[in-house]
Amino acid sequence: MKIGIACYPTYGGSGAVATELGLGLAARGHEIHFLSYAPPFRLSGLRERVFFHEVEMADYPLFEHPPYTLALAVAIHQVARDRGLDLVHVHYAIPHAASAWLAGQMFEGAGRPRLVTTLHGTDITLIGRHPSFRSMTRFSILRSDGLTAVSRYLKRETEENFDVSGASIRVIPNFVDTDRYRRNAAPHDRARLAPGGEKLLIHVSNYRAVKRVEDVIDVFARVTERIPSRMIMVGDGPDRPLARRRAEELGVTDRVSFLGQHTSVEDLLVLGDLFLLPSKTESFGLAALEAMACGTPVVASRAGGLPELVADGESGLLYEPGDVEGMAAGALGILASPELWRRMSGCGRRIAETRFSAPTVVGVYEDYYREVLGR
Ligand code: GMT
Repeated sequence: MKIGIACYPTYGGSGAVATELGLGLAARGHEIHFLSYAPPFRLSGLRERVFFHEVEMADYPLFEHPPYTLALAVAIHQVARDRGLDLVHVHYAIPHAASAWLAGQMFEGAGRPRLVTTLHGTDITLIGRHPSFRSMTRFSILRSDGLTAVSRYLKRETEENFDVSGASIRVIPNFVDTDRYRRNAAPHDRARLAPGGEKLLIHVSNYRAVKRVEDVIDVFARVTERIPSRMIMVGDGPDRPLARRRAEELGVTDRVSFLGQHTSVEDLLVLGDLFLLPSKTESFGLAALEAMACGTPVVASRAGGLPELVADGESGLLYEPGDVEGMAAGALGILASPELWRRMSGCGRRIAETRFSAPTVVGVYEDYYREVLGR
């Protein structure tokens, strides 16, 4: 198949999933055309059958906000026409699904590629239902030829909030490359981050309000009072200053490292003794799955789709969002018991391998494309 993939290039789960999926499909012999305003952050090096098309936007003094939605529609139309795409798969509904639908309308005769939209999270739970987008989100859902959600939770949220009874939503979970994400921690790397042999807690996110990054610091401060430990904060985003300030307020700055954005986050996850994800909500929580694949137990919120992947009490512990006391007590319990840690580490790895491995889920998408194309 010849497949176009539109996604955000920035650090975040939807762009990561879109890229890993495209690369997985290319490895299976499909021709993949990524479209975005910059190369997706996990797309590096040259790969056979993989192309990147930068969406060009003309600068014009009248545009205070350049119309990216239209520029993307034009790019999708051109690539679909010139390369004979069978299907365009967009990740995150806004604005990608609307652009791809517009591109489809530009085909006057035959040749319109089918449109598959994957709903990822706040395109449904937050920004997608804001009055300025809501009717367009619903329209995009109804006009997609295929529609997937990354968790049962997100499918339910879509059905309950968008009056889309005509749409059939397939749940296809996110996935992880269990060959790349695996525990093989090099001791010298660990010694650099925890020179005194402290426990290492890790958080990875894009530091938006929904991630509750101050809770990460609150939990860590309680843990480090009892067990010598260090906090590794990976990623960047608007609330990073809040997390820094909280660390100052609680007097733990000397034990918290803000490492910024990393392309190979697996190198850090494998070093972790614990992964913290106290989000207000997560439609899936890809970073938690990647931590589990690396054998790192997860302490997270019992929110959104997280309970669909983190087995509470087995591969980690879940608490109500905001319950920093509970999360800290749970974290201390895991860190203090090598036996419990080993059990949770092994269980997380098994869940990643058996239910969320890249070859399995990429195959599910491949079958779904065939179904949408009627082949
Ligand atoms: O939904 C967002 O705001 C962004 C998106 C992203 O690109 O990181 O995150 C969502 O999609 C990820 C990939 O499917 C999921 O792992 C995240 O849980 C989800 N974020 C939220 O639901 C807050």
